[in-house]
Amino acid sequence: MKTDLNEILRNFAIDVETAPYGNGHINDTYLVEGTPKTILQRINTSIFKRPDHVMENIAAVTAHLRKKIIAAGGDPLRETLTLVPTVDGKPFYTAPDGSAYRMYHFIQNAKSFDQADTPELFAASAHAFGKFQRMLADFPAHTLHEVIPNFHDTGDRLRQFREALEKNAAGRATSVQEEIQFVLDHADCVTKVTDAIADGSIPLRVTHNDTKLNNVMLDEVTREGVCVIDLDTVMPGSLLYDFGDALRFGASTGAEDETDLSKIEFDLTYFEAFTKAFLEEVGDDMTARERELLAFSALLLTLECGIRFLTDYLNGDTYFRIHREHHNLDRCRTQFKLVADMEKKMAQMNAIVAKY
Ligand code: ADP
Ligand code: GN1
Ligand code: MG
Repeated sequence: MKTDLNEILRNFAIDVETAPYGNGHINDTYLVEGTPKTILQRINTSIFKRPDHVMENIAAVTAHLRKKIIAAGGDPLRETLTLVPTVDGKPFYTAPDGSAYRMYHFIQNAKSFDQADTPELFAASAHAFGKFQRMLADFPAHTLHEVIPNFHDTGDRLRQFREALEKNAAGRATSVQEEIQFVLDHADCVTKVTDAIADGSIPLRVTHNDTKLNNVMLDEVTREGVCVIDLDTVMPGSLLYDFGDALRFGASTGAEDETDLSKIEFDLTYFEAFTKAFLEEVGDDMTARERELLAFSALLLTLECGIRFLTDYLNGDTYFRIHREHHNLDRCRTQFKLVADMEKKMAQMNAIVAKY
């Protein structure tokens, strides 16, 4: 059944044109050219089984940010996401077919980037993500729902991969032997961060958990950070998840789905720019173990994402949105190419961390 977006919009008292928007892999995003301009999103409820929990987290986190931004003399309509309630005053609308829709104020005069054209732009995203984490340092983490359990538990991602390999639901396992072997060869490092959380040497904080460059809005003119967006996965986690995931995406010399792997390298200039900026925001508050694992976290989160893409490829593309037949395999390959490159550069990466 095709969803009637106009019917959805009436539940937010809006009656204008909409168009698909953005490049996310999970939700459906639409631009709504009303007054004010807004963003409408259909939450992917096959991934987020409890949209009510997602929205409770987002409402609480954005309320907290709003207070801090106002206290600092900032503009909350620009510097944090602001939910537009439904006509019934609810934070989201549940359509008759069970799908969930939410609406946000449009962040004006800002844009998100799929690739950083300069290290300075990437550093601006590091300041934004670091500041986001600082502003949430006093948020009561225990009140947040764990919307996707074990989201960055790389050991559990490996377990899910082995399960998918065993099932071989799409019959693709024999065609990806090289990638499967890559995962198996890296199996021994996957619990490093979760082990450190378990032994108390790494604290749980309120983290974003999806710190791709295109999840931060930067000012169109100054190119400084304006607002961190895509708050679905804000949950208790490690600072290393936010650091590592940002580098996975932003320090690559090519796109996440580039098919010409000769174009994919891990760029140390971008690594340095991000590390410096991120540590300026949160460095004072880090534990010794967090510092020790900082460079490694870039490798780990990239490996984890590659494992997730490969798992989804084996499962027959049921999780990430794809736009072509072997899209998830292409994505997996760039991640593994980056991991292999980071292995070669790890000594230099650790030296950069030590510098700051
Ligand atoms: P997904 O979960 O699918 O990644 P996002 O929440 O990241 O969805 O939104 C997709 C894109 O839409 C973003 O990269 C950004 O460009 C744009 N976007 C999202 N929310 C807003 C907003 N409030 N104002 C302006 N642009 C937005
Ligand atoms: C998904 O929603 P989006 O496109 O920002 C995914 C992330 C992955 C990313 C890979 C909820 O992020 O975890 O790192 O794709 N989000 C979820 O590009 O699984
Ligand atoms: Mg996104």
